[in-house]
Amino acid sequence: MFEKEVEKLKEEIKQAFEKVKDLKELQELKVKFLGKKGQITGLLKRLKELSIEEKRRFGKELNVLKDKVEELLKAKEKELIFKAEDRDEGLDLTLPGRRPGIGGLHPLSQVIDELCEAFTRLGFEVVTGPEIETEYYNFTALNIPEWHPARDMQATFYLENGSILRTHTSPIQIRTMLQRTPPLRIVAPGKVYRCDADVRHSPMFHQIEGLMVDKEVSFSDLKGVLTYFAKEIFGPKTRVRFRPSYFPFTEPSVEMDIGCVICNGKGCRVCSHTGWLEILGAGMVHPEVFRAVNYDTSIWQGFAFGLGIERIAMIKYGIDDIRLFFDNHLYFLQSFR
Ligand code: FA5
Repeated sequence: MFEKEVEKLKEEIKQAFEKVKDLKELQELKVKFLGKKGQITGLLKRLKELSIEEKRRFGKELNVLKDKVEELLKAKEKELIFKAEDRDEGLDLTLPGRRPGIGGLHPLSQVIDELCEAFTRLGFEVVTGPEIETEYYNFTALNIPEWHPARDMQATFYLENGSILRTHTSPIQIRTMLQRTPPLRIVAPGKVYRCDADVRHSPMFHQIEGLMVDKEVSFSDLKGVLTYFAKEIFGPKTRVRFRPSYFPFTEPSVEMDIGCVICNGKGCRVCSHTGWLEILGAGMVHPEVFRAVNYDTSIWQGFAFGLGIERIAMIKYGIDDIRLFFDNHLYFLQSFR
């Protein structure tokens, strides 16, 4: 009778350890066989009911069985932990794969691309120029002689060798006209530098320059091209207005405003309650500039314009601090993906 129970228990232990799937089940087996109320413990307690000879025989057998269960518990535990680690290391082929982080273009690069594409559709070609410039290309050839107060308007970074960091993209007008013969239509995006810093101004920022030279280019062409650009970038309902302004390299000169995209022209904090946002400077190319590049002013006319990329991006995305573009916070950059 006792012998049968021991044999039955041995078989039960064997099957239980074959089936166990995880550490929780293993713990349950430990309680089931070795716990205070466990099956082996129960049989050991009943030894006292047996004869001396049987006590000796089954006592020994039950203790061997107890040791065996303890060994099995240890071995199985190792095996199950190993399997669980395997899964953690990605060897579980049923788990979904880990995707690599996908980058995206910086919001300013996106705006530059968008602007270049809009002007390319009108036949403008994208060109670039150097960020380290000479005073001649940056100022003198653009009708800003050394004594001219306009030099002070663009607080300039000077290098030890007398070169400067360009203060605007306008020197690319000069470089392009010297290299090519008209007619020409170019846009030139790039970094520019001024000693200037607050929530709307950065010492390094981006501009895009535009220049069109041809026979019979008029102020109407300038207005048409810039109105098209504003509607492409800010939406077809965008209103524009042109105000007289001054740049030494254009005559007449204008500034273009768009109807405030935040308040729809009603007046708000962003547009200083005027209903308008200033977005670019422009004008007809000054004859002195054409003379500097040897273009015959009796044949060729042209218009030029220049705008700040950060300003366009800030209006477009409703950003009120220019420094966000350069702080490289991932949460900010990821919102433009
Ligand atoms: C110019 O730089 C002229 N070269 C533009 C031009 C080109 C006029 C061709 C006529 C013909 P201005 O100094 O206003 O103009 O600068 C143009 C734009 O650059 C400004 O409207 C503003 O949006 C941006 N800007 C100027 N300074 C900063 C700065 N420190 N940080 C960020 N944006 C700036």
